[in-house]
Amino acid sequence: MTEMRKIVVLAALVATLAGAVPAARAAVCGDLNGNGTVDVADALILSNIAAGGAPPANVCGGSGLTQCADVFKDNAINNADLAALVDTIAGLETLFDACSGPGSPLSCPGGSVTLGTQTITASPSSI
Ligand SMILES: [Ca+2]
Repeated sequence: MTEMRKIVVLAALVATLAGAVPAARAAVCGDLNGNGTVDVADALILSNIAAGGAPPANVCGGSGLTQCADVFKDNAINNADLAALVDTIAGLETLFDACSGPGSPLSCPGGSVTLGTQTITASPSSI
């Protein structure tokens, strides 16, 4: 490859990469790298943050960590968000939709409930 051809290829590569840098935009829940999709790359970033790492400078498309990383919607960024994000990316069923939160508590007016091998007989008012 001639020197001139190398320069042209390098210039084209730089122009392509410059165009690929995402501009700050409204954050999509779970889209930590701000590229418009929610995928394993976002989960890797959230995994690092949940482990105590610093968020990347342009996290959530430049709008800030709290704008897209609270996938569990409990006003904290931690492993619950990571679990919700990974389950969603994997297409697993979850108790509630990621980014929508668990909603209001359900009432359980007494009686008993069997979960696996555990039977719960106390009413919510006696707990
Ligand atoms: Ca993304």
